[in-house]
Amino acid sequence: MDERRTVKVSKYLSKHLRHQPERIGITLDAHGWVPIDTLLHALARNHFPLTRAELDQVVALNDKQRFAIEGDRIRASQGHTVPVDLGLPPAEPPAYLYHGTVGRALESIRSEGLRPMDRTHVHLSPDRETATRVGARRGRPIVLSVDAGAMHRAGHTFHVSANGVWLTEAVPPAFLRFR
Ligand code: HQG
Repeated sequence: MDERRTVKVSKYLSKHLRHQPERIGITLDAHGWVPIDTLLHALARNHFPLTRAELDQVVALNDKQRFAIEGDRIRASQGHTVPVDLGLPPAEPPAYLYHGTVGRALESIRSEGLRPMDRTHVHLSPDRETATRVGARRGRPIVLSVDAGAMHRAGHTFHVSANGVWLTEAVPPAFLRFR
């Protein structure tokens, strides 16, 4: 499968495994999983045929390891807007995590902190380079540091997804550094 098709399939899977499963007539279980057979049949019905071998290839080669296969089922590892409980255990974060955003969001972030917006969690990166790429999706990236160690000590819960994205419910402004 060429790079263009791989990206197209990854976007199609993200859309339906994170945001709009009902659009192709599938239902995610409480933890976000769907049987692979069910998914492949739904894709065929929706004029997006994909073989099991192609699916395995997209999952294995995905640049951000966005999908996880466990037995005969698949799910997105993070990024959902539909309510799912990924069942991730609480994890102790590193002292600092990073969030990539853009200038137009700053005023609001300064006053209310980071909010999950449409997603179930705020997404944080383990390093500045990754956060820079996240912010660059929306314009000139600005990277904020999150005092994750202090948040953890203050009782905020963190989880780390199967693909290394740090998740928390919200980041109050006191734990953000704007430089
Ligand atoms: C901003 C991609 C105003 C926030 C990425 C961001 C990531 C606020 C946007 C993953 C705000 C939400 C998630 C506030 C946060 N006021 N704006 N209080 N709090 N924001 O896409 O973190 O390629 O939901 O800065 O790589 O950008 O799809 O979150 O700009 O891992 O796998 O509101 O999505 O991964 O945007 O990205 P998003 P995100 P994939």
